[in-house]
Formats: sequence, C-alpha cells, structure tokens
Amino acid sequence: MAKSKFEYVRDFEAEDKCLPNCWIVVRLDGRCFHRFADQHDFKKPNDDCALNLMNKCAQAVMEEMGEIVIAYGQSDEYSFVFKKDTNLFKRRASKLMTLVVAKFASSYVFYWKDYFKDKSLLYPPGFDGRIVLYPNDQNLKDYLCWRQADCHINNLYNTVFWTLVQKSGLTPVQAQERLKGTLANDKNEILFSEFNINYNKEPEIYRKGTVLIWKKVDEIIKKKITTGETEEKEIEQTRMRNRPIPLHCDIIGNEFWEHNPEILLDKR
Ligand code: DGT
Ligand code: MG
Ligand code: MG
Ligand code: MG
Ligand code: MG
Repeated sequence: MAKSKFEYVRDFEAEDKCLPNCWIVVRLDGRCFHRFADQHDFKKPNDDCALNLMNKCAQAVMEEMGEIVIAYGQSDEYSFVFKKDTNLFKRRASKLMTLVVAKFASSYVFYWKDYFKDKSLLYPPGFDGRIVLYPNDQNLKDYLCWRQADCHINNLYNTVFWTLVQKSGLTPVQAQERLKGTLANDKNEILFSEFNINYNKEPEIYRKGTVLIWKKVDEIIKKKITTGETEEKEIEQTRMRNRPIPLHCDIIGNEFWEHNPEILLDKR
C-alpha cells in the first residue's frame, strides 16, 4: 500500500523498549484511595472485601497477560513481574504498563458488585502505573521484600492507631501523638498489654499482603455428552489447570524462594 504523506508522523513516536534480560515490574496504585476508602466506608484499617477485590483484579490481569511469573499486592497497590525474557509486545514499556493498569481498573469496576454486594460504586476509581527494570534476581527479590516490609510497617502502625481510636476513644490527633517515636516493639506491646491483641495472630492477609503465583489445581468442569441417538447427559470432569493462586506468606526469608524455585527459573 502506498504511504500517505502523513505517514512521517510515526517517526515522532518514542522508542520505549525495556532493556533485554531484565525483570520487568509494573506497579499500580489506587489514585487518592484515602478518599475512595472513606467514601465507600472501607473498614479501618483493613477491609476484607476491598483486599479480595484487589486480588481478583490481579488474577484477571495474570490470566489475560500471560508471562507474569509473580504478583504482590497490599493496600491499594499491586506489582506484576514479567519474566526476564518475555517478548510480549516487543517489551514496549507503555504497552505492558497500560494494558496491565487498564485491565486492572476495568476489572475493579466489573467485579465490584461481587465483593460489595448492595454497596454501590460512587465514582470510577483510577490507578496510576509505573514500570521498573531489575537486572538480577537479587534486585527483584529485594524489590518484592521492600513492598512486603512496607506492608508490615504500615499495617502495624495502622492496627495500633485504629485500635487506639476505636477502643480507647482517642482522637486521631491524640493517637498520632501517642505513637510518635515508638518502635515496632512498643507498638506490639501497646496492642498486647492494653488491648490483649497479639499482633502475630492478626490475619496474614493484613500482615503479609498477597502473593500470586501459578499453581496446578484440579478444576471440575461440566460437559454435555450424547448417550443415545438423541439423549444428552451432563457429566463432570476433572481438569488440571494452571491458575494464579493467592498466598499470604513471608517472602522476605529464603524459605519461600527455596520452596518455589520455578518463579525465578520460570519453568511453569
Ligand atoms: P495516591 O496514591 O498518592 O493517589 O494517594 P492515596 O490516598 O491512594 O495514598 P496511598 O496509595 O499512599 O495510600 C493508600 C490509601 O488507601 C490509604 O490512605 C488507606 C487507603 N486504603 C487502602 N486499603 C484500605 C483498607 O483496606 N481500608 C481502608 N479504610 N483504607 C484503605
Ligand atoms: Mg502514593
Ligand atoms: Mg494510592
Ligand atoms: Mg498505595
Ligand atoms: Mg489497535
């Protein structure tokens, strides 16, 4: 086909291929979720429906994109790791990032009612995205550990803060004052001695966030078969499927990586 005289405008497009041989991480984060959580009456500090919806959206992203070997989420954020040698969309950063974020955002709206039932969505949520490249396995592990450490620090703080507000009747300003300068041990101690809460017994999804990795699972599918000339019968069959499965475990220690070596080798 002959080129139009307008064709030259293509040359203005910037090249944004991700460096070869690097892990590609896309991280998204809810836009102004402080306000979004307030307006939708999310439970403080953790809302199970909101966390489960985030996990569902991340699963939808993994199912659709392929080539994502692990994802990690906490609060209003999710990180997706594409395998080192992926050639998806020729490793174009803008393609990978926008497709992940758009699928996540549309899933958030699409699946909202499954998690919040009669509570209606008041306005369309937004998510920002960024892409970061990590040249070696240790950098990638450290990145994921950083996000999980962030989850731990924030969750411990938020747990004590909201316990002080909800159970001791402190104002948010008073609770903030009370926690100024406290270390992790002090916060654990406040929870335990004043409220009889053992922080380590709080749900793991709050303390550790959610890791999604591919696992083989048996799924039961229903199938119609013809038995006679005209007769049909529905039977159940078990099929093995690879699915992104949520775990709420520690990924900072070596154990997780030793138990799941296929993540970094990508032999799924
Ligand atoms: P941003 O990301 O700069 O647009 O602003 P935000 O407001 O999204 O701030 P960010 O991402 O640093 O913090 C996440 C906010 O989301 C935080 O203010 C609390 C809220 N949030 C996330 N998960 C929950 C939850 O389960 N319950 C409640 N109540 N709030 C949550
Ligand atoms: Mg932020
Ligand atoms: Mg946010
Ligand atoms: Mg955030
Ligand atoms: Mg097109």
